[in-house]
Amino acid sequence: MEGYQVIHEKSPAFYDNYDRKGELQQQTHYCPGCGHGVVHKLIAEALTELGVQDRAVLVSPVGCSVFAYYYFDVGNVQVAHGRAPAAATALKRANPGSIVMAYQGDGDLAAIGTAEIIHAANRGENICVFFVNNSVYGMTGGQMAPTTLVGQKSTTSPWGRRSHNEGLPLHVCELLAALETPTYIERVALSDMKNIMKAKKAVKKALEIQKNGGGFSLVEFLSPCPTIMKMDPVVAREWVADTLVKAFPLGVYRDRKPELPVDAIVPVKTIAQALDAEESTTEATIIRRHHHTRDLTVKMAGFGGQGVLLMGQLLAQMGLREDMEVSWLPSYGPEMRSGSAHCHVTLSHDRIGTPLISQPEVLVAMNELSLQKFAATVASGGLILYNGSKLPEGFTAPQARVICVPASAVADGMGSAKVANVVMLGALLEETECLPTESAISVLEEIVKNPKLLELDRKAIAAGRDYVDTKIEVGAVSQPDGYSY
Ligand SMILES: Cc1ncc(C[n+]2csc(CCOP(=O)(O)OP(=O)(O)O)c2C)c(N)n1
Ligand code: SF4
Repeated sequence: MEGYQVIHEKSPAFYDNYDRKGELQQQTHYCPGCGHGVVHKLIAEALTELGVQDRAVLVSPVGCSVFAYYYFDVGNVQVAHGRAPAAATALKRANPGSIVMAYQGDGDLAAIGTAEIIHAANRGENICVFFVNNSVYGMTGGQMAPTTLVGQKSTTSPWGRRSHNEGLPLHVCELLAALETPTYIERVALSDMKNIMKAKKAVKKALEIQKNGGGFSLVEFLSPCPTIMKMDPVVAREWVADTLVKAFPLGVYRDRKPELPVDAIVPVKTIAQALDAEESTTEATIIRRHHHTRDLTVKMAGFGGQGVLLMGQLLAQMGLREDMEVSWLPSYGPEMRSGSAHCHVTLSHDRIGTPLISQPEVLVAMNELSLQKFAATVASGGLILYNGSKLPEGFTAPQARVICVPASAVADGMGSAKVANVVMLGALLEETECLPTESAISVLEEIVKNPKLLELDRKAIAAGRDYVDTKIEVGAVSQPDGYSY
């Protein structure tokens, strides 16, 4: 604006608009005066100043900051309660060049997540942990946290915390500083501008340490929660300064120079190197990799006992044979037999971001329940293979082609109901042409040791392929081209 100089701008590390309802897109979901907003700002500014936004990953917790991914324009992963340090470990190890931050409240880090934080710190993971200690469980309405002060009332300590009954408050910085491995641990307070500036320096330092491969850092923020404390925001800040700081002394609890950068101590090996296997980077392999193979996402579902998970494993193994990237993600209830079971399989020529498939290109439904449950999730233009001779009455899936393959009946006819899954696999391979038949046979040859069973499986694959080739029946009404629309 003419005549004015803008000196406060939203950090580029935040999205321009937040993924919230229209009128709320410029504001966060935090209560007025909440410390989370301040910590977000400090992290965003530090990411920009260090030029690491493009490779930063934020691991959001369960707690009031569960929606941190609404705001930060970085890689975002939201994890189960207390598990941020474990997820951050995996992210960092898989992508050593990334800058990984675990963001946690005191309930999240110091109660349900006690084990994760201690072990991540003890391993000296090259990650940053930002720990917001507001002395209560904010999100769930103010239960006692491990950091609740002696005498402080909460919904679960209505008479005030008693040391003889609930123990004394847990001092996380002091606890972790007793370990040898961590590099940097500091406690700061969001009580006033001077302390907020100190907090900013601490955030930047922690990120800088990680950037230089320096190891584990944790910054604890003593933070106001005006809503749960039933205080005016200004009073809540004063309470942090006058009361919380007295119980949790501020300061640097660990600041050491690691002898060597973490990345230099642990050489990063490829899986092939670690297994002493040949690297598959020769020209020949690269050419082979793309021969007759196709990227595909598949969901396979049915009853436990129908071999749904095995069918997925076979498909993934076949992809491996062709040097594709593959993933197999199983899911089943506590009761394996007769319960529902499904798995996700991805075949890809590129690295796979997540094994979870929300919109599969292909659904293999081995029973009616799975068909009804998952058909709507199939991507537009996708394919549904249904284990049956006709579709249930009234069933529609307008966005997908639906093919009925009576795999169980075909398998019965071959003398073994058990191979229905392999019949269906044959049908899948024929219809999608995602992998060459030879790889299917060679995987079966390796896995199935019994010659009779192997022969049966070979026949089952062939029967499935043959069925799709010659006898497709689609839906309740057969179409000349075998498809329903
Ligand atoms: C496994 C599991 N247990 C319990 C809960 C309920 N829960 C949600 S948030 C929360 C506490 C969060 O408190 P804190 O980490 O201090 O974060 P704050 O909300 O204060 O920022 C709990 C117990 C849950 N979501 N998942
Ligand atoms: S309840 Fe407390 S911690 Fe949660 S958003 Fe509100 S002020 Fe922040």
